[in-house]
Amino acid sequence: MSLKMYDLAGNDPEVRFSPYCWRIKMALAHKGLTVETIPWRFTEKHVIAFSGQERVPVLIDGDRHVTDSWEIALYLDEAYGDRPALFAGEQARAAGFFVKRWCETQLHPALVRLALADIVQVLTPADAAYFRQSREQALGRPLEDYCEPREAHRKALDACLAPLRSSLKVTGFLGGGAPNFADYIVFGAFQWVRCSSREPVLQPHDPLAGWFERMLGLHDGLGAKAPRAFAQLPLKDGPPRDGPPREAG
Ligand SMILES: N[C@@H](CCC(=O)N[C@@H](CS)C(=O)NCC(=O)O)C(=O)O
Repeated sequence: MSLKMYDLAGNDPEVRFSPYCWRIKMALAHKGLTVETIPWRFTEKHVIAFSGQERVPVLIDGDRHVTDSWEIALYLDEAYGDRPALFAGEQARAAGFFVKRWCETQLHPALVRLALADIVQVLTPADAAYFRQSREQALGRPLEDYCEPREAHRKALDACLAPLRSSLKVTGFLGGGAPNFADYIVFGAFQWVRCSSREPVLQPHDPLAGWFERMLGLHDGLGAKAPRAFAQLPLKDGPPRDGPPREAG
């Protein structure tokens, strides 16, 4: 068994920040599978042309390749069914699909408004030029303008996180008592910002910070060990947003 994965990297090849790739690195560790990650840049589309598309992650498993993080998760559960499941059955898969949709349509856009101007600084010169051109064309304005006014974007993120915050306070993980792929989906979003931005999206008094710390520590601290491109902006102190965690039920 030889697993390889193309993984988005910054100018520093050790800085790996793709939310979709993080989903899969955590999923592979969950299954106890080791993978060789290959640093890949946005402008190296020719390198993954064999996969028939232009995005990472691309997982290579022997003579097979699988693309798209959701498809890769399904593949891993099927191909490695004797190892810990990413989804314990169809119901968990359906709930996970909702989390994927919420994350990509609500959480990612809210995070992007705080992180985009930093992300471009993490990339190789060729990638930075591609990223700025493609994103500014889509957004219709400079990346830096898109990230202002920051306070309004922080408030919008805070509102977006309310259902996640109140849910995790009860269940501990999205998967219940232990993480499943839904946790890795949301983890990927926060780890993206942690690795590629100065923005401290989770304040220490936020109940979500406890969940994220637990996620960072999983699988021998895989997430915690990941190099970050920037030191974080100073954290603000504040009152707890929610009461203490309580038992599920
Ligand atoms: N639906 C895909 C999305 C993957 C994706 O968008 N990956 C980004 C990196 S975070 C990418 O490769 N982008 C290439 C580009 O923007 O040119 C998945 O879940 O894997």
